[in-house]
Amino acid sequence: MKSILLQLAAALLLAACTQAAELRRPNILFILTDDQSPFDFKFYNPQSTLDSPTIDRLASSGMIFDSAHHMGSFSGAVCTPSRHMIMSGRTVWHLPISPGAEKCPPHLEQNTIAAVFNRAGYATMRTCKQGNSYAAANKQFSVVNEAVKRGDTDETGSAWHAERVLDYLGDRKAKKDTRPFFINFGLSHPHDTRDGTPELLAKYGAINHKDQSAVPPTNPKQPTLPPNWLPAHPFDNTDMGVRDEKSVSGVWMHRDEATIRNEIGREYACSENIDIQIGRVLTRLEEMGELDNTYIFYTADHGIAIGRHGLQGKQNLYEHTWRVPMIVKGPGIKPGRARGNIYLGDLLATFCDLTGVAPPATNEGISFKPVLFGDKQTIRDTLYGVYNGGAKPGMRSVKQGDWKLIEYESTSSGVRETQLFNLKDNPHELLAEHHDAKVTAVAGTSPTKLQVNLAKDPQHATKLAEMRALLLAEMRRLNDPWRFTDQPDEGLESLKEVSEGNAAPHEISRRRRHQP
Ligand SMILES: [Ca+2]
Repeated sequence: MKSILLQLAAALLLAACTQAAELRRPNILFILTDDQSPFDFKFYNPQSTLDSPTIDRLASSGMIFDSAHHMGSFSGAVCTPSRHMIMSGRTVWHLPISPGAEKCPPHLEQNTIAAVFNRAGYATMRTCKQGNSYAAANKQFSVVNEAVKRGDTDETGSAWHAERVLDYLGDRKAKKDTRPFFINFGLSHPHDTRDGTPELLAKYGAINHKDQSAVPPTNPKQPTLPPNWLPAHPFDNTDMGVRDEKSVSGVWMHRDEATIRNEIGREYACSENIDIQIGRVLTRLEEMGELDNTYIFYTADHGIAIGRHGLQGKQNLYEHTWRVPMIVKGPGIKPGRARGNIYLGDLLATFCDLTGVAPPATNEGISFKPVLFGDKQTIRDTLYGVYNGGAKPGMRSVKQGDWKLIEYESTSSGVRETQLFNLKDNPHELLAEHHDAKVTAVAGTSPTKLQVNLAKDPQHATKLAEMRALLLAEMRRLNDPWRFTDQPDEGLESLKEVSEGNAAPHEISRRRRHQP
């Protein structure tokens, strides 16, 4: 009898310990916005007039990343590969939709965020925009609410996504669900159409401009032009005809001061609304006693140009677009700034590391937990970026330390351009065109002599050669299926296919897979 009682006591103790351990497992709130430049925020750009008190508080009480990037895209729909990389932790040429798709194992969705966290005993929930994403991975969340919400009311805008999270948290409380949660709180904004609410538009002096034949009114409350604004991009960047460069409602092909200031005002109105919605969710988590046990990640799928360098869209590799905002706050993370490099594709590994969940074998990301906990300055010396949704081979970038190289080539039009920047001296990647008196007069800027493209400067020839070698090494390492014509021809099939015509990436992918 005594031994039965002892066994019962031991079993009860074990159950209590298991439950306590379960309670201690941290939650994750992963906030993902759509098309948001890091330079919109004051903590990246002190000149910004965006009022985002909740996100600013997350930034000041968490870790801010100064060099968080997405790896790029082989399609004009940059969101889609970016979201595949986020969900799977895989590199850009190793995705199920990549031109290198044969390098991706089958059923990858079974090794994406929600599937991994479901298996680890987490409750998983997602709200986000619908489309241009990774549908098979998104379906893995136990609770899914998807809709494109880019309107100017609570029902049609960002409040809808917050309501889905609040409903879910209410339901969790009602059901006394004590499992740790992984919530993917996605927003459809500030992606165009940037229809802000009337109050927030008024605050930023903007209107929901709909008349392509007219210029919107200027207003002193509008944000000023960004320091790297140009009236046009100086050369064909290999995809000037993409939808974002000509068809975005409110901008179209206009790059004049009034249009761009109005559109950035609209972007700020949408971003402040996102800030308000995040505030509502954080307040509820605090009321529920969950906030202190939750890691909060704030980021975007990629940045956006809106007038910078004369561009409007996300189909380029300048910092405003290649970079993303990234803040992480949570237990054990001291407030600070991480200057080192990370990719969005490192998120899955980091989520796993923070929660003690084993990352899937298919993951290629690196956990940046050591940076979050102050044990390391950086996890990556070098970053590689691609955009080739237009002509091929398209654009490539490589970044190491203060130096950044961007290469452009179209084998169909003959475009071949190179840019070399020292980001410490020239953080906004200013070009000779930014020194034009007509530009500086409108933008109110006074660039220094060093703030130009250094690629043709003989003083930097060694650095240029070094960065080009680094780019080639990264292209090889990551299985980039293209090469520039002045790089070694390594017998890649895609090069031959390109010379046959400018095939769309999905066609190349299909043709390659069907070859014996
Ligand atoms: Ca996007």
